[in-house]
Amino acid sequence: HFARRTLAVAIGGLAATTLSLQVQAATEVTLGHTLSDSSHYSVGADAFKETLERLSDGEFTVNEHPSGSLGGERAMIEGLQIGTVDVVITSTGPLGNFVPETYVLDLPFLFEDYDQARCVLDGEIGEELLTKMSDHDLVGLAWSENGFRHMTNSMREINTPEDAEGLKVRTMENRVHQEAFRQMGASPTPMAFPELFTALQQGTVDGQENPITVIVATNFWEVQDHLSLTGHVYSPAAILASPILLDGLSDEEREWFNQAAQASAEATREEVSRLEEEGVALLREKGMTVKTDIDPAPFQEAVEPAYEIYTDEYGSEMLDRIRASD
Ligand code: EAX
Repeated sequence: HFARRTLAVAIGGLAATTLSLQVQAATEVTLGHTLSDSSHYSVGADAFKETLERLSDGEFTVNEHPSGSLGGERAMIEGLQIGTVDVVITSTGPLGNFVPETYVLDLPFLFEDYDQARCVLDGEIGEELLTKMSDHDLVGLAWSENGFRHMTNSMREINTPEDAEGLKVRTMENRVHQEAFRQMGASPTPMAFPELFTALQQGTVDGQENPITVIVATNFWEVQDHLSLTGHVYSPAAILASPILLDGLSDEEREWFNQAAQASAEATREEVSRLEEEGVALLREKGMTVKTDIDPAPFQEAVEPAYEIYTDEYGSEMLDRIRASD
């Protein structure tokens, strides 16, 4: 009798040990983003998953949730703060609402080209901004990329800011962007990305603005006829993590997350570059009219007051440093 009970206890103990090993063996990491599974964000998400799972030798497994299935970017950032989401690839659109220091990156016509933007984000300024995230219950892992944003609409060709007058344009939930479109004479309507396709389809808004990458990945040609390459603002993407997960990790484990984010950013930027080369032809094939020879000067002049919204509140130190970097 005694022997049988001992055996039962021993087996019970063994089962408990196996169970706890299993739990440790598979820490599941929930990764979300708003774009489709064919997008440049998904290319980056795949690279993140591959790198983290390889470096950690299976200690972490990554579950990808594309297409806004975890909500819009603002909702996912909130999810990071409360620990319902672990990693998010997001534009800086709604990020300024959480980390105001990042608003500077959303100023129109700030970056000249991809080289300059990537260089600033990979340098001291980018590092400083990533560090700032931890003052706001977020962990900044790396700067990835969305791309230079352009305008699309279903009404008319846009060549000058006057052509945008009166258009209802969906913007991201970002004060700097809203002000820029107001200055152009458009009527800005902030909205979370997952609602955008339907809003365009139903005519709630006439147009929107996004990089070629996003226009391609979201089949916007189905609901938008005209694309003008205004390139009015560079749109970075941030790879963010939840402090609730990251704070509990060892230095070595955190380093795996950093490296996974680096690999993700690299893969995404490569895909952005590829789509910058091939995207316009593809969109024309799909039936969009694409205006490539837009003069940026009148747009630049029109949106200038948006800078005051930023400098009035945050000064011009960061802005001057970025401008000095080209
Ligand atoms: O980050 O909201 C947007 O227009 C963003 O560019 C998109 O969600 C990708």
